[in-house]
Amino acid sequence: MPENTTSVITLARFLLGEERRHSHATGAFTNILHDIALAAKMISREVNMAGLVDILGQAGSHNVHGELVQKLDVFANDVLYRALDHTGHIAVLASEESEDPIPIPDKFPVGDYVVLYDPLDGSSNIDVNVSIGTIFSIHRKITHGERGTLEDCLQPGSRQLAAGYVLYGSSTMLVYTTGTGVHGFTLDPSIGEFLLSHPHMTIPDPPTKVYSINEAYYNRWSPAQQRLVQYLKGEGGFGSRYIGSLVADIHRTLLRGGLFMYPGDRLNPLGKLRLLYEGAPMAMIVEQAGGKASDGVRPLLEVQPTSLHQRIPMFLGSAPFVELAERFLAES
Ligand code: AHM
Ligand code: MG
Repeated sequence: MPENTTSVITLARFLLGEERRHSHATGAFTNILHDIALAAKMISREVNMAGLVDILGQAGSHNVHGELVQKLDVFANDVLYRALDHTGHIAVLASEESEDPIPIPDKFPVGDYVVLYDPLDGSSNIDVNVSIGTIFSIHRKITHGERGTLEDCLQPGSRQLAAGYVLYGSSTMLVYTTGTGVHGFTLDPSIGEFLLSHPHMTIPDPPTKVYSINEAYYNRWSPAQQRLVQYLKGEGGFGSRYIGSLVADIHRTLLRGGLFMYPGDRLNPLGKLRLLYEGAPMAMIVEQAGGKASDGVRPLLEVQPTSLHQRIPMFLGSAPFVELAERFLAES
């Protein structure tokens, strides 16, 4: 055998290995991650076909099979729901696309877990072939009724059992954590399997000095936020990278290090990104990779949600850079 061969580990095998390390595991949790991965493969297939929409049919029209062609974000939302609703593992679902919690239909059994997801984040990037992603967050049900409620969805990020994202980029990757490190899997489309490609991901130290923010909002920022960015690009010696697609920006930050920011501003005091579907899951991943996540003042994972779609300012990335941002923001 050549010396440099590495084992091929599928996501399914990896999840089983993780499950065996927990003596109380029932397999439900492994199944949920497996179902999300299945949905991700179906979304990935459609995302890869997006450029052919003009040739094969447009949203609202019919495809060659006579089926209605859906917009990709509607399709992704649907696929995730249909992968999770009937399994008997879920108490309630919540999606960035739906105003209220999504109940499990009466005809299906329910379980103990709550899954919140942003089915296709950054979907305005689809038309220009820029990477997009799916984000998910898993909690345990805390109410005592059989079916989950809004209260089960409104838990702080620190109580997440797992969080992850799928990046539909030059390859499709699934990155997740269950609170014992972060692991990344790359989809091999020829065999339809996610293969372990990035075990134990940690933000590099020393990190690359890069900040990531939409600087077009500069005039709307607080003076402290303006001073922070002035410092980073001046004396701080930072470079700048901003894709405008959260999953891609966070993925780069995990692999290279840096500081991702989506602050509040004069028009949008809490910024744009949502606590439950974007902030909390990304914060858990970044912290599990050795980084830090803040809303500018306090750890993002400690923020108690009060509504399903509430927004939150985000400062995520290499710990010293997030601390630097907090110091600047503390000075009014
Ligand atoms: P969406 O949920 O409408 O897709 O918007 C979320 C996206 C994120 O992926 C990204 O970080 C952000 O919007 C970019 O916003 P902006 O264009 O204001 O910089
Ligand atoms: Mg989104």
